[in-house]
Amino acid sequence: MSLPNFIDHVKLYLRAGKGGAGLVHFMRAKFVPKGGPDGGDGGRGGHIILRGAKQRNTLLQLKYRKHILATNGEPGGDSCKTGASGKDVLIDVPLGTVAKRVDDDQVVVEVLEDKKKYILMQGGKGGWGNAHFKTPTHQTPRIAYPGEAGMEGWMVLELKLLADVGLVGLPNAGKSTLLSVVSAAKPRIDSYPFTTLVPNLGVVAYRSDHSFVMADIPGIIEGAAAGKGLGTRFLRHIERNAILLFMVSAECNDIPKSYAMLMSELEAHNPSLLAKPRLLVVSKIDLLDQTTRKTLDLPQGITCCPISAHTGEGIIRLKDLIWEKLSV
Ligand SMILES: Nc1nc2c(ncn2[C@@H]2O[C@H](COP(=O)(O)OP(=O)(O)OP(=O)(O)O)[C@@H](O)[C@H]2O)c(=O)[nH]1
Ligand SMILES: [Mg+2]
Repeated sequence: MSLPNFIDHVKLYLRAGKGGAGLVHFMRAKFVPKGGPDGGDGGRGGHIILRGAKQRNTLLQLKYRKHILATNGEPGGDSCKTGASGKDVLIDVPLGTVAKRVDDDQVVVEVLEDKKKYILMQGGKGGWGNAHFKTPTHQTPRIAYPGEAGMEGWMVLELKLLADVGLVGLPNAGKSTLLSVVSAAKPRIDSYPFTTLVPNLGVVAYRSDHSFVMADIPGIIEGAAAGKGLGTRFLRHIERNAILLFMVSAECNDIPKSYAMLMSELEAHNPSLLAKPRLLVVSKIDLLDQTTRKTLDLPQGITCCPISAHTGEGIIRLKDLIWEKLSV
């Protein structure tokens, strides 16, 4: 299966720069026989910085960069000159990127704002030059400190897309079709299962001056949490969604059963997903005649919204229901 350029997990070895060493030096100038210490401090090592970039939606550019190293700070100079700092490495990543240390699985940084810089690995401080050590009783210090080491280690960067609404359904339920009619997104749509292999995001305009972001993720089948189909790895992209939109096709013989299956796969993946507000969308309602529609067996305890992405039926009500839940 050739996956498009969507990469949501990369492992990298990162090393910030070492601080430059401080200098031991004494002023030498004509007519100043005993110039004092003037060794400057070393420069700071380069940081490794993540920067939020809202136009990006993949970590692809990092897939083949296994090691990222920032440069070291320069040593201090004479005349108390501080060495140049190492060059920072700036890595532009999509909003929703989480950096975790591999050692202990600790989240170090979570990139949420566009253009904001987050220091991931701090460069080492430059060492003091001997000018720093001069005291009234010690006029000729011959010591300077070496620069400190920069932070280094293995990190995993994971992308969790930021969307307000996440679509969860069996393959072929019509998730991508819904996204394509409510937003400008152009996801692939087809009559075979697993048309969608990577998440798609779309901005849904609501009542002229509002909008929300909808994420269409690959279909979930029974056993997905145990690895069937495309598994549940894409469910990580709905972990941050405010609302989950479950989708079951009206053609399905047992809607409550399909809904229960989706719920149990989500629960097996991450039980906290069930705490999110949710709606059940019954798609492709155009395929049913009026009598069958009236006798449709729907699950209890969840707001159900029949829609047809083909005729547009129910779409406005669905947007209203979503907005109502988002505005709570
Ligand atoms: N009649 C009818 N067909 C629909 C409707 N919505 C989607 N379909 C059809 O259902 C099929 C599957 O649609 P997709 O949008 O690709 O389904 P999906 O849920 O994204 O599927 P995966 O990406 O495989 O998980 C396509 O042939 C669509 O044309 C609808 O409202 N009415
Ligand atoms: Mg799809």
